Amino acid sequence: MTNRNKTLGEFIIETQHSFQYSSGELSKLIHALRLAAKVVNHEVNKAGLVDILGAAGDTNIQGEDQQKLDVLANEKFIQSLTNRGIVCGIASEEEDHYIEVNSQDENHQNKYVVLIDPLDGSSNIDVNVSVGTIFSIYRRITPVGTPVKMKDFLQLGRNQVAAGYIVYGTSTMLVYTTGHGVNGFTLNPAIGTFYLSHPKIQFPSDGKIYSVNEGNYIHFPQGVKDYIKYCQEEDADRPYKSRYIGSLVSDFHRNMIKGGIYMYPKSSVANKGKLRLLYECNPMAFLAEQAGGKASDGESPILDLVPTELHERVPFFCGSKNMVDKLEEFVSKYK
Ligand code: P6P
Repeated sequence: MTNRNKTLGEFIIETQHSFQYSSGELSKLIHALRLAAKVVNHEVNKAGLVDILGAAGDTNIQGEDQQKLDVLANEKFIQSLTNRGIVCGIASEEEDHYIEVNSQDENHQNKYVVLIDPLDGSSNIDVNVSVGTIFSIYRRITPVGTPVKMKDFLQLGRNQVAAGYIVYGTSTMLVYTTGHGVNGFTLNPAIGTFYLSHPKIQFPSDGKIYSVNEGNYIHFPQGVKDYIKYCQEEDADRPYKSRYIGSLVSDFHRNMIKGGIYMYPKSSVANKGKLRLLYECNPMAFLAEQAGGKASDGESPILDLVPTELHERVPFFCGSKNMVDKLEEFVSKYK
């Protein structure tokens, strides 16, 4: 047999025994995400060619202009997850409230809730920079047979049963974890198949890349300012490189492979930071920890933060463990 990489489908079959719940359920979840990823990938790749660029004219709950691809991606992921008869509720950055899925589940027998950022970094689309989809999956905690409730979504990040992202970059990759390590699959667009290209991804414990929007430097807390100056100092392993794409998934993906830290601090103009806890920080934190990295709000692990609102924002520092430890050391001086 030729020594070709495993397909995503083969990988799921091979590893579904390790999924703590019914193996078939995991397969359905990942297959739904895989289908939507291929559809969105096709649209993202041709965005420059058809009239799908530019704002859709609406704004989402975050008050951000909704790019048409945001709206399309949101629809595709919701449709694909709804049609599989596995999900009882969906929350999305593009939806003010969560969606109760009962079209296929009138008896409320489905056991999973999915939270998504359908197209993160979408403001980059018009300038041909990578964007991504982020997803976070939980088992419902309210009784099966009853309608899904907000508490099913407001769970600790540590309760996630799966999480991952699709990065629509120079190649399209699906990277996910079910709590047994992180694996990356690259799409062969010619045949629409994802192949295992990055097995057991590990965050290097150290790195030489820091990712932050330095345009906000004057607004950052002093501890963060001091850490950024530390990154820029002349020393044996510094100055570090500054790399910031403006697309969380792309910055995270590069840093997970090469080593580095991504920072979106709180500031005097955004007192909770910008990134959303439930469908950006928690899934990325789950991946980071599963890959041996670290994710914190500057003081506490992201996965231990108790959610109170669907779209709440938190400060976010994520990446190589020793780099996040050092950041926390600087922040702790000003507690
Ligand atoms: P800023 C995209 O809107 C996003 O949520 C992340 O993908 C990205 O890292 C960040 O915001 C960019 O925000 O304020 O630096 O433009």
